[in-house]
Amino acid sequence: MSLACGIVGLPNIGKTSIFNAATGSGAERATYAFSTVEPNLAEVDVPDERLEVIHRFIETDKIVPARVQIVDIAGLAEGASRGEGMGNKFLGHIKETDALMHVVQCFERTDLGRQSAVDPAGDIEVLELELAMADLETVSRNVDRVSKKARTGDKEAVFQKELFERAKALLEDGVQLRSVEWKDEERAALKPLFLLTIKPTLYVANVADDDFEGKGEFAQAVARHAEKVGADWLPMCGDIECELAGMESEERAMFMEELGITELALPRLLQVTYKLLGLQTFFTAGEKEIKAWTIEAGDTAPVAAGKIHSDFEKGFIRAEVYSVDDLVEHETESAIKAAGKLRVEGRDYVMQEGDICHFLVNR
Ligand SMILES: Nc1nc2c(ncn2[C@@H]2O[C@H](COP(=O)(O)OP(=O)(O)OP(=O)(O)O)[C@@H](O)[C@H]2O)c(=O)[nH]1
Ligand SMILES: [Mg+2]
Repeated sequence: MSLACGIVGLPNIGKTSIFNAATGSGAERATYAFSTVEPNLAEVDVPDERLEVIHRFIETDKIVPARVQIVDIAGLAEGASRGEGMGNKFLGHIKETDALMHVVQCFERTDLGRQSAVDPAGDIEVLELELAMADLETVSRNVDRVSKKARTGDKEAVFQKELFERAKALLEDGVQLRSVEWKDEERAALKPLFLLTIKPTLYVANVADDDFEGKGEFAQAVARHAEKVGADWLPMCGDIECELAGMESEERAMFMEELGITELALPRLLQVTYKLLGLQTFFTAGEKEIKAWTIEAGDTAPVAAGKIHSDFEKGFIRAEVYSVDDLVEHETESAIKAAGKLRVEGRDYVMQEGDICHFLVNR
């Protein structure tokens, strides 16, 4: 599963800094607004300590973490939907992402970037209104598209027209479509429209370097907003993490100690994104590779096997499963087996977070 996240936010508030921090790339950042024009794209490894833990006990040629694609686009200014700033045409670059990271400025700045006071809640509102306006355009176009067919009495078209009109009315009120409880068939009918406000969203409070934990007034405003809409948020200092990402590990460790940072935000950022999307990880571990795989929470063993090779889902016979903890306790697979901890699971087995698996399949 290739998972993709889009970064959105107002201009010049640290989106590219956070992109660089997350991806270890050196995309251009600047003190002026609209420095990003062409989107920045990168695939990042999802950091997962468990891979190293497994490697302590199982020799292997390579370690293969899960990957996430991150897309950083131009800032969205107030009025973008009416053509202000760069307009909103570049939103097309993130329409097919699975989730959004909404970066919010929570640091005061002394340079000329913005004159106005820091206002996280106001900024979120401005940005989300622009996203809603972009969706409104899409939905209106689709109402027109299905209207003619709906007039002929075509059942599907009638359903779509009513649904799109409902979405349109909500968007006109500035409602983010993710806050609506859609039925499965409604969600499915909205999916091909690639709407932005329906995507799960994580708020990233881009904090100053004296508020890594996000306890300050600005970050807390983001926290309150996130709580109100039932979303996750996390604090991150884009500037510092961007610099840290470019350092060698020794230098980084020293720098982090000096600053009193115990962990980087990136692993947490990706973990929260996994949770947000209802994803989980399982591992395969052998002498060729130790690999992390991404599945949806609730997936059964044959579905998991199908990630490795599409034929494996159909040919699934059974899975042998143990946990990372079992491995730490017993140290080898044969010892796990001897201790009766190697579970043999069938087609109906629902995968658990962190399972290590061997699949037996008919080829
Ligand atoms: N003080 C402070 N400055 C930051 C922080 N994050 C980013 N900046 C500064 O904000 C400016 C803009 O950073 P970028 O990462 O280019 O911002 P952007 O949102 O990608 O900008 P556009 O692509 O132009 O919309 C740079 O001068 C950064 O150094 C932060 O956490 N604290
Ligand atoms: Mg940028």
